[in-house]
Amino acid sequence: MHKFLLTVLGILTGIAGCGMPDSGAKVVKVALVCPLTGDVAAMGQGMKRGAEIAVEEANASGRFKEIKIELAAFDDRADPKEAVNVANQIISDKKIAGVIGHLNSGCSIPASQIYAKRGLLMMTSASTNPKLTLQGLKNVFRICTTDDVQGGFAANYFIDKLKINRAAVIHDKTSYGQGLAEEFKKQFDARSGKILSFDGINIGDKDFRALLTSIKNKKPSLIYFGGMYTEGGLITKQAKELGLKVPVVSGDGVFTPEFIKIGGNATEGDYASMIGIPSDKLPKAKSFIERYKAKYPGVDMQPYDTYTYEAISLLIEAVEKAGKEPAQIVSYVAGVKYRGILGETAFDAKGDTLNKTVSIYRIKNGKFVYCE
Ligand code: ABU
Repeated sequence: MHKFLLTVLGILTGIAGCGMPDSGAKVVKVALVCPLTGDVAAMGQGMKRGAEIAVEEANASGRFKEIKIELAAFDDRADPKEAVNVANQIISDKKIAGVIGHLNSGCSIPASQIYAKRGLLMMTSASTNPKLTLQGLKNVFRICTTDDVQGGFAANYFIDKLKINRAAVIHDKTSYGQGLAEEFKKQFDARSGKILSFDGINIGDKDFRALLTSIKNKKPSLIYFGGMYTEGGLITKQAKELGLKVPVVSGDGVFTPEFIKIGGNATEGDYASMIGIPSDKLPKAKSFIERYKAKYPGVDMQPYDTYTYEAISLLIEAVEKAGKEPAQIVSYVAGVKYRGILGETAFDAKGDTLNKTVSIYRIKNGKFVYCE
């Protein structure tokens, strides 16, 4: 009897070790990596909420008879070194079918080389620095367009639509922030705009008054900022306190209510570009937003929640249609024409989305309002 019980226990333990949950379905994990703690965690937490909805809906859909999709969320703290540590953990877990992430380009670029060692799909829903997909890695995809498109679009908008041609540029020295600022500068220069200054600040800095005082003396018509909402919110607040009452213009890194919370009234009239067209103009995205708000009442949406939902859903479709092996998934995604909540997604040979739409928003009465 004793021996029989031990045998039964041994079988049950063995089954659990093979990833068979109580229901008998085999677990396939989809990984999400982004900052879940630290200065820009608000954006990462939004991505996680988007991912959770995608996984819940897939499991509830009845599409999977023998597998259960599980979300494995990892925190890279927006730190490139931590991103590499986490990527190494991920490639050692053979139940992980693919990775959605990271948020920060400075994390995605080094981590992508780790995922490539296992041929594991990495699809970012938020990292916009072009270098990510210029490394020749076949496992790397991106469903948001890139900063050459975003920076150039903003430069053209201010020159053509607002006839503004004197800009001071600040960036945060990261792959994303500096890269975006350089793309803006390149196009602004090419369109005969005058770049009055180009300065780097440090992530975590809180006092920009000395830099802003020197910028004020140059009499810019706008300040372009390449970086995230944390520093961006303080820059606009301090600029206006110093009497530098020109719009701060930035990219998707500030396209969040957090920017407005940090900058307060000073953000009125500021601008941000964001990837894609407004979600409320896409019927399926609108429906996703309603489901999101029902599940997370009172929670502000962040810029990449819809994109992360889309990326996780696409990865899950790849598991369903092609299998859970890394090579099957990469090959499926490389050739996909995916019709999701953001319209059709397909990728070029580098792994970048063919959808290169960017929009400009202006802050009015404490909210981002679509301009073009
Ligand atoms: N694209 C917005 C911020 C994330 C990044 O690319 O670093």
